[in-house]
Amino acid sequence: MHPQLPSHLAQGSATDRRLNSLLRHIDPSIASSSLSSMDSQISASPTSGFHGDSVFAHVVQAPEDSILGVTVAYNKDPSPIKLNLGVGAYRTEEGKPVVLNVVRRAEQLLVNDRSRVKEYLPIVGLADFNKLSAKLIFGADSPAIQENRVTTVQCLSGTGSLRVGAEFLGRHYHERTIYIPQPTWGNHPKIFNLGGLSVKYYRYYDPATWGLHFQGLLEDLGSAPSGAIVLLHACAHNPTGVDPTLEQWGQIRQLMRSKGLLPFFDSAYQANAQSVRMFVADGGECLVAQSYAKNMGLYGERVGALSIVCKNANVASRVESQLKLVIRPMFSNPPIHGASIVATILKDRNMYDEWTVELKAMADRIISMRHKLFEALCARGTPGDWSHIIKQIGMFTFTGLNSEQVAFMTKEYHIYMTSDGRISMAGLSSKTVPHLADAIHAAVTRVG
Ligand code: PLA
Repeated sequence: MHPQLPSHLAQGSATDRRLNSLLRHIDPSIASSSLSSMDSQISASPTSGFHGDSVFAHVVQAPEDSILGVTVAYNKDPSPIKLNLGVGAYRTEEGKPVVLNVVRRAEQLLVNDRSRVKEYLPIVGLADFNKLSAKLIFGADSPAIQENRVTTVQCLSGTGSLRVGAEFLGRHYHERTIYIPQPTWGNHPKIFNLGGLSVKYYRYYDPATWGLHFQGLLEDLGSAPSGAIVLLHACAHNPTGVDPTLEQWGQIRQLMRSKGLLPFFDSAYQANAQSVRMFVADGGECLVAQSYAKNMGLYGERVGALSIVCKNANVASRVESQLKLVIRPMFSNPPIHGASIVATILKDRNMYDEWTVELKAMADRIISMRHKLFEALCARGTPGDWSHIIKQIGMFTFTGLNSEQVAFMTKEYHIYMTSDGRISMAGLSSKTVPHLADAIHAAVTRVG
């Protein structure tokens, strides 16, 4: 009799027999009398780890994420004047997060519709959402859509769309090198490495001019191996806020197509999609990762889409079948709620219009913050030319402050931002501009 089993089990009771038969069902190798011997295998021994050191004792503390870690540090700071300009998340003039009115309306409609259920979506996600997302980025009259040569799959926001695209390319594309801009969003190299691609950089930003390093970009892409993948920010480049002009986009397109380089667009801040449409219009192939985090304020709902534009409908359908094989073991199928919100808004003319009005209000507030910060620095006579603050576009200003100056601003002024000197203009308000301007002034004049 086993000392650790209750006597009725150890004596071969009905319960014991049922457990034994269940175990045999799970693992046929288990003999009928094995319950008590099994028990001795799973009971604690001095070396089994239950009482000794953790089996994970060797695991080292990982550093915080360079962007999301800023919020972690911010949350720990008890100072009442603290300001989080790290993550690119929109805040109101009162410094509060917002849910768009049109999103609230769509959610209300969804909640009130009793016919809606919580079943699994297909592996590729919500069909309506996918169609509407493709229409939004490529245009309703896009020949690529009409010719059925675009496949769109719903993924977990922009990050998940990039990740699925990376893994698809790693499995099915002949060239394993992806060129990403220098600098770029910090998560890009990690995502593409995980997809099995090797990452190289192309020159993008020139600190001397605060602008695009166009010559360097053309040279680096010009010497890339033919067929290499190239990551392009569709608009509002993160972190620099510097985009090519339309004419420069045209030249980039020509160069890339002439060398057979494969464009992979990251459209995380979609406002206009001219760059993407220019590449699709020439009939060539490309990938596009879309996010609704910023443009609909759906950050935590994780809504996004990956589209792959192919040469013909046949290829597109085979590509989709393989995307399903990437998605199924990764997250099986995507969540239903956020995609339903987006589909509700995009398919209703009124709601669509309401969305664009709210989107414009967010963009306008960010632009007005650029002007206020610029004026505040001019008023303080802060050394240097700060006109890049009003020239850059999107959510971020790439200030040019170095990591020591950033550390100083965090320590002395409780201003939280990424160490590369990027600030999220969307986190700023009229009330906090003077505090930020004081901090920048002090950093520039006191820290080298
Ligand atoms: N691509 C770029 C260029 C981004 O800047 C971001 C988000 C994403 C993709 C991913 O967004 P999503 O997965 O939430 O859709 N960048 C943020 C947040 C806003 C972050 O780092 O996760 C940033 O502060 O840079």
